Amino acid sequence: MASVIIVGTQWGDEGKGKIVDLLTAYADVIVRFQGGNNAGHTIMFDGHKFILHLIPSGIFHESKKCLIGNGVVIDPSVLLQEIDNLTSKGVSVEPGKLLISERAHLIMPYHKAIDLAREAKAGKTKIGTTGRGIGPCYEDKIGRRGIKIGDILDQDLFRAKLSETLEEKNFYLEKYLGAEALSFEEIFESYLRMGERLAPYVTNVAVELEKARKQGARILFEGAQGTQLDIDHGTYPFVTSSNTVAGGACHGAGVGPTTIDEVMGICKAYTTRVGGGPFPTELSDDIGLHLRERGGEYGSTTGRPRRCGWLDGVILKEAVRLNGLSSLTITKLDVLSGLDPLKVCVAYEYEGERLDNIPGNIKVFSNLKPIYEELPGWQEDISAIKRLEDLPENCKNYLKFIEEFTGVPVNIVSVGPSRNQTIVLR
Ligand code: 2SA
Ligand code: GDP
Ligand code: MG
Repeated sequence: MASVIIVGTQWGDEGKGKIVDLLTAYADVIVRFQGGNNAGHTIMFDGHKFILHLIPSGIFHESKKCLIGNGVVIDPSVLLQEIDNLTSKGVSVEPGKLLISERAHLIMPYHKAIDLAREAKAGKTKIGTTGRGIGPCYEDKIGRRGIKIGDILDQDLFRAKLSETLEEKNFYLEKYLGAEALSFEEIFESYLRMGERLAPYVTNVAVELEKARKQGARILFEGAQGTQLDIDHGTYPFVTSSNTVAGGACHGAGVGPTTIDEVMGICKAYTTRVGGGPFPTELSDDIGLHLRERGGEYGSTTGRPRRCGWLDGVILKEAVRLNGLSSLTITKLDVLSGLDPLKVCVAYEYEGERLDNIPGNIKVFSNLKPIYEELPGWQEDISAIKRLEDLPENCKNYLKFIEEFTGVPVNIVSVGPSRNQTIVLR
């Protein structure tokens, strides 16, 4: 393993956190490159459970560097809480172990207020965001009025930028969204204080990555959310506001594409989605309930129940193409025990026509019918199995089906949330 990008192949929550934590044993540097504290990455080992929102999932391993790249949007209060919480549990999060890009944009209180007020105003047509201010923060970044973490370390620069922006934000909040205006002094003082605490962590992450690479470091790029939530390639507008596909790792961390050796796609053995938007294989019956309850499918950040459905092969093929996947990791295979038969969507039907790719038109995508292939299921509990050959025959056939359908080899199979509930194939 040299430089490996890890991405979600579906609508997020595929178990990326678990796999990144596991692979950190073979890495030196772990980098987050997009998203913010909308992400919830769960890590379980030795009876402990941690949910990380901003800090890379490699943090539990001693002597590994964790980097937050320029493409991440940071809510400094959440980051400080995460640092304090981990530190209080004996996990080292010292400057030097955690490094933050000076160019990462900050989520400001008005971003959160706008996100929440817009969703409330939208009613039925809402996106179902996590309410963390992610979209409004990326809007300001692209609109060239964002505030970067490096800016709050310079009092005069920060004062000028905040006063210029806040006037416009307060007008929009009060006059258009009917929300409360925010106080300049409160934001200014609290962000300056948080900046002082975060200053020792702030650096040029792209330069650090180059240094590490020249010294032969193995680098893991940890994606957040999933391919179908990508701002360009996902089910727009029901997406997040960053590029979740593998290409996002390059601009979100500051490395060139030729430095990447491998792209791993994490795929849940079925499909989930949280928030609004089309979901062709969604199940609103007992099988959907089985998946939610057995899989513990509740948002790791918001606690919202996740929508559940059969595995969608069309989406997987799309993920192979958009990310250039070199391997697939199948997670939560244990959750399928007891379901028979299993279904996998292999194409869609729209007005009598077969579609093998996702249509760009959201109205079409919302109104098509999945075409399923049925596969025999298995009854056995597989959560303690350690070797591929010990899996039930039908379980092995399910994995083989995924490999043949996508044309990508399965490298790891996860059969439970803990580190040791993992079968490594290659
Ligand atoms: P946002 O807040 O602007 O990024 O929301 C836009 C859409 O992106 C979805 N989204 C997610 N989907 C799955 N998991 C995410 N992280 C949390 C988790 C979600 C939670 O790990 O469970 O706790 O609810 C995540 N983050 C963003 C979101 O649902 C919208 O559809
Ligand atoms: P991420 O956002 O991709 O890191 O995924 P989340 O942490 O939001 O959601 C995945 C959930 O599934 C978490 O609760 C994990 O602890 C859990 N999980 C991960 N892998 C497995 C697995 O193989 N089996 C089961 N049963 N749970 C798993
Ligand atoms: Mg998650």
